[in-house]
Amino acid sequence: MSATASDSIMETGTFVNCFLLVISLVIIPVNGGYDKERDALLKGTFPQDFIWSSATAAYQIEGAWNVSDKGPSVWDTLAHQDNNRDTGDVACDSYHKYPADIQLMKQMGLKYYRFSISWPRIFPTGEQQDGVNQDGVRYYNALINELIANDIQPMVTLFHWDLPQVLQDRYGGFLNNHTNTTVIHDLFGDYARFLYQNYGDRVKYWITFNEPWITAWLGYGIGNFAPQHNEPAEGQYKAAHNIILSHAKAYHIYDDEFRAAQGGQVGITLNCDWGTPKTPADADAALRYVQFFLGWFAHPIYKNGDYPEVMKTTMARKAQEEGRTTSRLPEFTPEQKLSISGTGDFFGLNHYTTVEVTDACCTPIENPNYDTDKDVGTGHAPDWPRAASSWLYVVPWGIRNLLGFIKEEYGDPEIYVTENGRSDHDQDPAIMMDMERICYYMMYTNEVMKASNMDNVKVKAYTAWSLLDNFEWLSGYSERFGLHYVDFNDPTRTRYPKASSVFFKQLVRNNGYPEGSEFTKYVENMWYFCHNTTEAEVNGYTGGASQISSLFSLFLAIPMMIAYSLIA
Ligand code: GBH
Repeated sequence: MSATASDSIMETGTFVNCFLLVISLVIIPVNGGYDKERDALLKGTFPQDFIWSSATAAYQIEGAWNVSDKGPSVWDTLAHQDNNRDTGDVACDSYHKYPADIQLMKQMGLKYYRFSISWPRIFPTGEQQDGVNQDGVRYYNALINELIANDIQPMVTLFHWDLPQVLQDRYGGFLNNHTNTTVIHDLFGDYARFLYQNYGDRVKYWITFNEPWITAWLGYGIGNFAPQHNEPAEGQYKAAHNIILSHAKAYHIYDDEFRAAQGGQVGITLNCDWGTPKTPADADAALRYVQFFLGWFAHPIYKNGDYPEVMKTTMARKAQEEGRTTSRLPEFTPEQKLSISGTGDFFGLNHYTTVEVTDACCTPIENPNYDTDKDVGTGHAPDWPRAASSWLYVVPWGIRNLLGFIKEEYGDPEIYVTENGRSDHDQDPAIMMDMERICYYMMYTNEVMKASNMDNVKVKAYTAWSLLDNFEWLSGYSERFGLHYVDFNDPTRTRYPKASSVFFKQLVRNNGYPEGSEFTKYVENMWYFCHNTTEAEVNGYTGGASQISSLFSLFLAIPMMIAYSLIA
């Protein structure tokens, strides 16, 4: 599936097409979506102690899927279902190549790294009493020590989707009965305690779960992600309930047993697409969309221990319509509410894209599921550019709106953006001059800076997804999110910096877009090009200086053409 340089032969026709494409990008104004006020470049810097980071996840990069006593995870099972799938068996081989990864971070001047620990690499069955994989424990010790030796602080995710398969088989994983004898909370708690005990002297940032929305809905609702449990009426609500309680358990274990000695922070990372109303009449629907998405987890954890009001009332009405005696949305007991509320020292946010929301209120339901429960329709504005992933539309201002929503809704928490990034296709020749990723990071980080400096949102961290091209779940190696290219046909998995890694390095060094710096001048020249428009269109100028951005685009186009002609 991956591109190799050796067989990259471009035919004349393709070359001509590329030529025309590049020329058309330069001279044809693509859209009128640019808003002069909303989309203007903000100059300035982030707060002094701002955290710049990049992220990966265990199953997506480590490989070494069965070394030593590592147990299988639900993703090993899914990937091995048939022979035609890409797997994480080797991935980026970071289990062996982590020192190389750390050198890439050092090259970029990054002082933080977000990675995840594989639960079945620590406890092969998921349960400590069944045995500990000492090689696994040693691996993360070595990784953490090497990071610290290079002046890079670890931010560790406990769970990035790779549940031990045995826990799925024994207990139903996160579907484990949440009304009686729930063991999954305690097992997650034991796992968390073991990690705090072994690594907490050096790890000061802990993220319990990465994107529980994905595990709940894709894993246990529609069931396209592991463990592929298909129960879209209720599976996601049960799983989410258990994940929230497991998170609270892990938080309190840190609070009670480790915080005084270790002095770190514990939070959770939630994902949310911003929902923007298609028309003013869709405003409530857009809010409902965000409450069902982010609020589902954030409201209990960061607000009052319970689900959002609109979710509870909507689901109660659905129960009536469906002739059920109880809501498909479970209830927390009063004690549980108390123990859930306030269990985040920071608010971890993964954000990539925005959807346009329409009200689809109250349509009758035969097969109820989480998607129809929201009573909304979703779509995308015609002028939103797209990335390689089918779901990823580039809408930079969405992140500023979402950050503002979090500030208002959850009592102005400290927010760590723990993922944001853009995918390219795996294609031949490889995309090393990844201008569109540079534009994405430029536009999105500038919107984050607006949230911080203009809207007073307490954004403390920004994390690029991802340090490396890696195993993109169901898309395998066909979508590349990396700041560094990985050749998956090369047994040594050599890493190559893409242009975006150089851009990101400059961004980190400048801590934003300071007035007068060379970097900011470069960004100013790129700004309209990145927004698919021209200065003339935006400001109504003709001639002279207005042509700078188009000219600049030409300067980009020329080296690209030379590169193409060399290959051809
Ligand atoms: C993050 O999820 C993940 O944390 C990370 O591991 C991942 O590599 C990265 O983003 C890029 O995807 O169309 O049904 O297949 C972001 C949330 C999860 C949104 C998967 C899109 C596809 C659903 N994404 N989802 S589906």
